[in-house]
Amino acid sequence: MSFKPFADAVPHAKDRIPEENSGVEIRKTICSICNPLSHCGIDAHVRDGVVVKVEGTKENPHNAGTICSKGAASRQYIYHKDRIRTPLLKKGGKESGIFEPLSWDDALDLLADRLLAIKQESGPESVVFYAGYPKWMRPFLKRLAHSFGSPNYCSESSTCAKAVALANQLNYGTMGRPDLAKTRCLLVWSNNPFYSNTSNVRKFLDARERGLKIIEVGPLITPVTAHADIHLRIRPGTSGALALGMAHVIIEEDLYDRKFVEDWSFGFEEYRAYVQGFPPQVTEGITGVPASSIRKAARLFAGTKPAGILSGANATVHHTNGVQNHRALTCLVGLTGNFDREGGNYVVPPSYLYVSNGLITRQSQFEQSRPYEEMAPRLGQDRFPVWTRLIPEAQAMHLPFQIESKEPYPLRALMGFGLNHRMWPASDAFAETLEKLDFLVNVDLFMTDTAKLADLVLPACSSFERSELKFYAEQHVIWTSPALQPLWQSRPDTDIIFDMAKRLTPEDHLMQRGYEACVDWMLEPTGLSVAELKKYPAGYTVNDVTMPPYEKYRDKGFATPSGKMEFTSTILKEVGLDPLPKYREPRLSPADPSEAASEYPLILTTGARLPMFIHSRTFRLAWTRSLRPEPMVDINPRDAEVRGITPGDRVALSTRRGSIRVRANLTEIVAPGVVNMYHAYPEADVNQLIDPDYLDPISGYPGFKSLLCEVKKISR
Ligand SMILES: Nc1nc2c(c(=O)[nH]1)N[C@H]1C(S)=C(S)[C@@H](COP(=O)(O)OP(=O)(O)OC[C@H]3O[C@@H](n4cnc5c(=O)[nH]c(N)nc54)[C@H](O)[C@@H]3O)O[C@H]1N2
Ligand SMILES: Nc1nc2c(c(=O)[nH]1)N[C@H]1C(S)=C(S)[C@@H](COP(=O)(O)OP(=O)(O)OC[C@H]3O[C@@H](n4cnc5c(=O)[nH]c(N)nc54)[C@H](O)[C@@H]3O)O[C@H]1N2
Ligand SMILES: [Mo]
Repeated sequence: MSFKPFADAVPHAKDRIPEENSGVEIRKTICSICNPLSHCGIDAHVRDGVVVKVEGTKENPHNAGTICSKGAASRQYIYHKDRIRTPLLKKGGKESGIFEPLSWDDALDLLADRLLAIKQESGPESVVFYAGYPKWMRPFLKRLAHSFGSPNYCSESSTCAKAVALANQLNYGTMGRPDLAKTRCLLVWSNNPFYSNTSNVRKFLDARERGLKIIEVGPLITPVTAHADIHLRIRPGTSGALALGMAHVIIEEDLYDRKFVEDWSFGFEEYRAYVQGFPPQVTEGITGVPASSIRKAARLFAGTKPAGILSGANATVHHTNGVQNHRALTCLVGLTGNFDREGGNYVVPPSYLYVSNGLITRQSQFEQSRPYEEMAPRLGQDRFPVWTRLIPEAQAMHLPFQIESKEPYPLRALMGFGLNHRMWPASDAFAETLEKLDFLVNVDLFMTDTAKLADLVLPACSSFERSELKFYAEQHVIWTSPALQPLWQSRPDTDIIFDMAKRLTPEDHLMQRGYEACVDWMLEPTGLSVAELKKYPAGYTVNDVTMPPYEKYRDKGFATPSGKMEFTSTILKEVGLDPLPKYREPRLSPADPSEAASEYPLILTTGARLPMFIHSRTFRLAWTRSLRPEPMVDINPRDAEVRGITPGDRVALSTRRGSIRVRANLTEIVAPGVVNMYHAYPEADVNQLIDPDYLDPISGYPGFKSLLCEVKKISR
């Protein structure tokens, strides 16, 4: 196995704790601080009920003993002083800031009373059920919402990953991921696994050693750049134009897969005519990428077979033109005949919680306990009809608008699991809007600024303190056992959900049977069960998984209205949007003539991942925070120089909407004219600088990555 040499370099825990009677026991768990594709296996070293050390689990094929800076700080995360210790009820009005502890029974009874009363008065749809970035409780929460009768289950997916899925669905009816082990050329379109998906980097580097060609697209210099044959350094927000420009070259030079296009695509002639408008020189003018590099990249990608596109979860869709940008780039997969082919972009249906490994569970049947047709319209349904048609969730970016307008019906209560108001654009305004709800409850590990807005706060425990089902792409499956008892009075999110199901949805018999029974129900088609998995604390590698065949469309066609790959989208046409993957400038664009003499001449991109931070979660941990103690804006030395800014200066980062104070990080990582700022800092929240309606009209995703700003030195 390719991980071996690296894994062997990490001494096994046993080598370091030689004494039999040290009192230290190694308990297997997982770290769920970061994204669900990474979640490393953890050996928690526990003495007297306390975690004294953590290491990566060597026998977990996903991380093979490795661990990142966030996971290494697990003890600081688990035992942090900000952990919520008991259920807390706000006293003395919304703004009092005073909370009093109450018992779990009292808290859940009170919550159930409030939600049932609101359901009685205003209908179940006026209660919103929301999951933030944490994912493990989602199937159960969504089912609770639907069994309660509310269509308004929504999540952080309203800003993450689903818009990429949506663009793929419009083009292909489904999504294919690069077949990394077999591909010969990888077009990495704005994805930086070195920071965002560390446990995948080994596979990436193995492929590179095998001779994989890499073309990177993205405005920043990243660790991927060092491994790339070509880096196309685009202006933020112009991915669509670049993809159309590459298509121009591929079609003009007859490098496309004629047979696939003739047999399996729809709308090619219109697309071909449209890309005529993007010759390399014109594309250079829009994207800033030299025409010669565009030609070179197009030839390398189309001329190497098989090839795949690896795109990130969000960098291409966090724009007001995001979905069309992403459609344009995924068109290149079909155009070059790489869709669902060996070594191309291979379609493996989702297995469990965002991981695909060939196993099939009943997760989606479980979640959708009642069809949408039997419920009220979803939050955001009229505004984002394409989202509503293709994504089985409400669009949470519409929350502030509907809470304020009460149209088409009032939203009165929100039950959040890891609700973080700083995820939204205009986060300051959203915080105020949340206070207009009759009842806000937030379940979190930490007393966050959002939790402080709530009427009721409930303490959740960490992955070390609970049991959960974890699927890995390596066909490894774990049912974790708690490595320690929930700290203080915290509880697993699922305990809270199942206790609420007893109170809110007694007629949902499956939910009444409890957590493990529900997991077993979802696992049924895999032949696995919780009881069986419990026998393998470090996880179980399923050996006989039959992976789906390539080119499945040959039997079934594509799951699009035309049954083909759609260069022109039937669905977009039906709702009156551009059926072609049309390029439009971001709504805030330096190319806009009215911005020419603007006070905000710099392009702002936000939220490019940093290895030690994950959204709002790890700022409070001493180890991770020490790696970048203060909020910093990345600015090119040339832009700094003309502004009289020197390294480490205090600066104001401003847009038309507002201003935050940060330090200047002078770096060539950003090109001249572009600045980059990480999101979610409590003391320097960049989302306050973004208008609430700065959203992509198709997905509803915020344009987090193409804005306009200015940076000024703060004189003392
Ligand atoms: N350490 C850590 N890991 C994480 C996260 C985290 O916060 N911290 N977050 C997790 C989550 S929720 C997600 S969604 C994933 C995201 O994971 P990735 O998709 O890998 O995200 P990034 O590293 O932000 O972005 C990758 C690339 O986007 C490019 N980029 C920046 N701005 C733009 C732009 O305007 N346009 C284009 N086309 N490219 C741009 C950058 O050059 C960078 O190379 O990471 C997950 N993993
Ligand atoms: N400007 C800008 N904004 C962005 C982005 C960007 O790139 N730029 N990225 C967007 C993207 S892709 C994403 S995914 C979102 C991030 O989405 P957020 O939901 O903001 O992410 P987090 O801060 O990781 O998590 C939210 C809360 O969940 C809590 N939590 C952690 N684990 C658990 C658990 O097991 N149970 C419970 N109940 N709570 C838990 C955490 O303590 C935290 O308070 O941000 C989006 N916002
Ligand atoms: Mo995300």
